[in-house]
Amino acid sequence: MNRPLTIALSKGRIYKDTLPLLEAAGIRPVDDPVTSRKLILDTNLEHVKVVVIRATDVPTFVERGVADLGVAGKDVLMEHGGDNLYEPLDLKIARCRMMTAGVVGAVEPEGRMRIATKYVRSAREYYASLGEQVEIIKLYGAMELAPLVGLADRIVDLVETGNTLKANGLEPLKEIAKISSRLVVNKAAMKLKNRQIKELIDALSAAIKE
Ligand code: PRT
Ligand code: MG
Repeated sequence: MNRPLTIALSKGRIYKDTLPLLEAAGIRPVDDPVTSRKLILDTNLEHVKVVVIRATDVPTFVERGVADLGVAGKDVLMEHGGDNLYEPLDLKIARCRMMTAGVVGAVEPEGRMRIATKYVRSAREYYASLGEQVEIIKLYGAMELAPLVGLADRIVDLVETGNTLKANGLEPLKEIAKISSRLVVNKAAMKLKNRQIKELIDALSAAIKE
């Protein structure tokens, strides 16, 4: 028996990079989330659906079982906390690094550094691991601006090519973590739909490119 299976993905690079892996596992969404406004996509398999949501919402959907599986960046999982999810596979897609960055050539300020980031938890844990007392300033975007306007001394952000930092007169400093996207699975679904999910994990696993 094929039980219904729901997979949570986010638009953008995760969707684009997950598609060939799903294809290798025999799953092809019928609609394209870029051109369609649908949030629930049918696939070629009647019992498999894909929901398209914000990247940061994927762990919540999977944890609460409204999606059985999902694909989320390690950055998102680090912020969310992964205790209530299984993380069986590193899909090795959407790779980048979480880094600290600052104005090119800027010296460390005296006293407490101000760190602007949307990765509050990761930044706090990183500086705590160094024994440094810092002030974390939560932003939702355009982190690069913060050191330029004097809002912060450093940022913690994702770096891929480094072009965004460079274009804003910033330089990467320390690597906090290597980031890639992970397959996450709801804990109850792993038991109840074990055969199907295991088959999917095996097929995805065989399709992962180093
Ligand atoms: O839609 P919304 O923007 O809210 O969601 P999102 O930004 O989380 O989605 P998306 O698709 O941009 O990112 C999804 C996931 O891709 C992230 O959670 C990461 O795990 C992963 N990823 C990989 C990246 C990057 N590379 C990346 N370069 N996410 C973001 N960036 C941004 C970065 O924040 C910075 O602004 O790209 C810029 C830096 O790129 P370079 O090449 O200039 O260094
Ligand atoms: Mg984005």
